[in-house]
Amino acid sequence: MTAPEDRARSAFAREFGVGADLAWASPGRVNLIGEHTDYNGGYVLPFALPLRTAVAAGRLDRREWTVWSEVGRAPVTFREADLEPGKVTGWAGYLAAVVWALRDAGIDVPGARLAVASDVPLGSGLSSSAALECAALGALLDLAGADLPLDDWPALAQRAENVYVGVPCGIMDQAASSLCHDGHALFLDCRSLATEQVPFTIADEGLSVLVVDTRAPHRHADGEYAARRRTCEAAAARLGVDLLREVTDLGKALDILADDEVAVRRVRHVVTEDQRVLDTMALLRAGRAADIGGLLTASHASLRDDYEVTVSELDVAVEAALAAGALGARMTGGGFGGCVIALVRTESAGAVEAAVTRAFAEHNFRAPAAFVAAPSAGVTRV
Ligand code: GAF
Repeated sequence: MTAPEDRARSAFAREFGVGADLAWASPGRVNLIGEHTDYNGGYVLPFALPLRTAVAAGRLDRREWTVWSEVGRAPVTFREADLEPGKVTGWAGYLAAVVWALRDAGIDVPGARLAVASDVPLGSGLSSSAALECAALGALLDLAGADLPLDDWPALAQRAENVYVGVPCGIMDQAASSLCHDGHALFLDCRSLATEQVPFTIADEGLSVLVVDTRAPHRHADGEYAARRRTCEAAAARLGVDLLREVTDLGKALDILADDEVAVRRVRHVVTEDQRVLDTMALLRAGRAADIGGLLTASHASLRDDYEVTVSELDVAVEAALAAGALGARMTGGGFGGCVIALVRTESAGAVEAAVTRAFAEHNFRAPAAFVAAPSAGVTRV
């Protein structure tokens, strides 16, 4: 298959009759561990996938933006009057959102034509939205000749999605898409936004991360995600902290919340998940990647039982992977469908994939799709 940047450039030339001035590409991600912690100011540990979204761009001398994508296949034009949160919807809304966020940050974005091509599957929880936002951000900044430090990209892209598109996501996906390095996972403190690039060259140790896309349709994902956020925020307020990250005594916190059984479970997940990220980091820093499996599996159990964001396909995939010898497995991303990751000995990746496929057939689920993911680079000019 042709690289997305080549497809984006060809589509640009075909749709607009001229060559693109430039192109940028940005990756999807999986999250190794640290789920539903970002909006609680906690820790996350994603790595970028080799799958990327590319945006080819050309400058226009009038203030309008005409965008084309492999998804929509018909061009969409928006103008300055459309740069009001929510005005442009669907896939083009993510591009209008980035233009809006840049201009809102005082960056004079010129009119432009953009063509988008992507290898990141949509709706699989691999962060196709952040990949699109960050690739568009790179292309538009480049066209504007503006210099925005890379560290400021995640918050700007997150603001585009939160305010313009109206999705209340945290900052993990945009941070992964822009800041990840090849061969590394990204340890991010979502309160201070401090980062550490953690070498994750597990192939050298005979290990692989198998990504299994359950292809389960996302069910109630948006409403349930927003509800989880609200519960966490209300619990933090009751506990007298700004963010659940600041809870230091879990037992005491759960006593205070004892009359609210849902809040107890949500808080228990968030606080224990933060600790699991720190424990994973300690093992990775000690060169013990093969030992993180138990933490991944414990994360899944907590997301299933306490945070209640798994669905049967995710649980069955994790159980089948573990039964087939995976060292650890968990859902990755927001949940309610999407993907599972399994840490496996490289030679058993095929057997684990086959076991999950068999289990899905037994449950009459759609056949899953699986691939081994190498930690890859973040956003780049292509
Ligand atoms: C989704 C969100 F976009 C992220 O910000 C994060 O909260 C994740 O779900 C759960 O960890 O991917």
